[in-house]
Amino acid sequence: MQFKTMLKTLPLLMLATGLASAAHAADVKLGLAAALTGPAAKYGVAIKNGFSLAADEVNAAGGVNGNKLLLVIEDEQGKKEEAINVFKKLIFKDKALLVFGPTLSNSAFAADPIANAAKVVAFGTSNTADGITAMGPFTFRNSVMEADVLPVTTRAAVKHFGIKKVAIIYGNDDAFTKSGYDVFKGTLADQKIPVTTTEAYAKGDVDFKAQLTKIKASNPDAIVCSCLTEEAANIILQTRALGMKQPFIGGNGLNSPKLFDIAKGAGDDTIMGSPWSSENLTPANKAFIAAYKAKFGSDPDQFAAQAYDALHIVAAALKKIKLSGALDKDRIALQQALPAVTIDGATGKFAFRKAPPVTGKEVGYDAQQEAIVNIAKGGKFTLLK
Ligand code: 1QQ
Repeated sequence: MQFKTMLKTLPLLMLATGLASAAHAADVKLGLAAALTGPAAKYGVAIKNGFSLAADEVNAAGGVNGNKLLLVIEDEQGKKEEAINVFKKLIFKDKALLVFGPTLSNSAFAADPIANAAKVVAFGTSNTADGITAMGPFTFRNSVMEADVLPVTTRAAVKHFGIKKVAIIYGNDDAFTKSGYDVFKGTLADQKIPVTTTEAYAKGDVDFKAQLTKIKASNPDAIVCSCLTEEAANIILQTRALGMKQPFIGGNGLNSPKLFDIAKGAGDDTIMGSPWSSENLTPANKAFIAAYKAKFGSDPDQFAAQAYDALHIVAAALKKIKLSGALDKDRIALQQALPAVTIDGATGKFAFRKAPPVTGKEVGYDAQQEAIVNIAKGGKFTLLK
């Protein structure tokens, strides 16, 4: 080639290789449906941060088999209908290889069937209700279900406070709070702790005086709360306003700094079970906490930790497969590689466990992980020793 022609074609050539590498860069697109606005946003924003941090780490270390991970993040607002819309967008329009989320179990029951029908993994990092992974073989979660957390938590609380009888309050129109209530009911019966009264509220309620007055009259030793964090915080505050001093017992939903933003010191003595604690000082958790603080200038919580671990779990699965570029095939390959993944993450040692069988149906995978029991002191949760 003559020098002159070369000069002319060079930019074109550069452009072509540039384009080729941009397309070939074969970023692995992972969808995230999270509640970034609305009452569940305190969970969803932590979740988004946990994912971003882990994706940055994986990409800084060269990505997965040379491919960068690209998070496509959408706000599902903590609403069922939005979770459905966002799942459809991420699966059919963005063509994500897998979808993380949604934040609430309530939304997962609406959105996960779409992923299962499309044969795309829906990976929940904060869905703890019973029955989530019964939706199909493409539903996975690393969040520890309330059924695993609440028996341990209740036993520890009963022992710590010498509890003889409890009252229950729960939200009866949310899949997570309702499922937590069912688990508490069974657990209290198993542990032979009588229930003085059971009170319910609905999503969006802010005044719990009627229910709390009945609870007060029933004179329990503690109050079991199957609640999301904001409701729990207001319930605790209003309990104290009625002159009641009973401690609270709850599950995953209470493990957010938001509880203390609202309830402040009134939240002290609340006993809560969850797979993650800031005081669990394993090397992986220490590294996670330090990296999170450095990136976001605030302390992480359980929901950030579970999201962070989930990304590393998926990265480990991706390392085991060779992506073909055929989306349907690759989505299934990822689903098949996931169950065998184990990691030692921010939430400790993690493995999947096949969900309980459902007749005539294939099921997904739950988290096999221990619950940690915490007690609130001075406006934060510390390990209950
Ligand atoms: C669920 C939960 C909530 C606490 C989500 C953040 O565990 O909805 O399943």
